[in-house]
Amino acid sequence: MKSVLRVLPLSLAMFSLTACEPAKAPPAAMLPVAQIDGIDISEPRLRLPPGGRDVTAAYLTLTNNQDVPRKLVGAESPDAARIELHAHLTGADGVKQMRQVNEVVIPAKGTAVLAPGGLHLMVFGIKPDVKPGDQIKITLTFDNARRVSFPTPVVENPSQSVEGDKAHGGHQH
Ligand SMILES: [Cu+2]
Repeated sequence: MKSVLRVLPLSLAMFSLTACEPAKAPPAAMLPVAQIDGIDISEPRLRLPPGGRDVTAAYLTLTNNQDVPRKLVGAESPDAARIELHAHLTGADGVKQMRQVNEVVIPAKGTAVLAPGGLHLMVFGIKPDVKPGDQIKITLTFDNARRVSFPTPVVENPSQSVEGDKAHGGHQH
């Protein structure tokens, strides 16, 4: 009797998994959330600001399907005061520091990956009380003056810090 009780819920769980997720579907994370002029935007996420702060970083992947390079030149959100494009660059002293940059190049037939420790969107003055699962609207502007908007989910912040906390020298507020 005991073994029957243990086996039954497991097989039910396996059945519902199979029914809901066809094997041929690509992983949801890789699907573009938005597209404009041959540029795919995928995996947008915004790190939950560490306790009490209103500054955090957002990340995403830009894939350029065109034969010409494209540049990301700006970002904004109705849910934040300001968004800057940031990079971690190695200074003359050999120390990596966070710096604001004017543009992020997406190579022809290539990608620009905005990820922890590298390129990122620095979000200032984010609205209070955001929590994981919330969606923040972000609008990107490219060098051809085209703009695209998409929802960016708020995710847990494993580091409990903000990009640049370990390299304050380059942070210009
Ligand atoms: Cu930054």
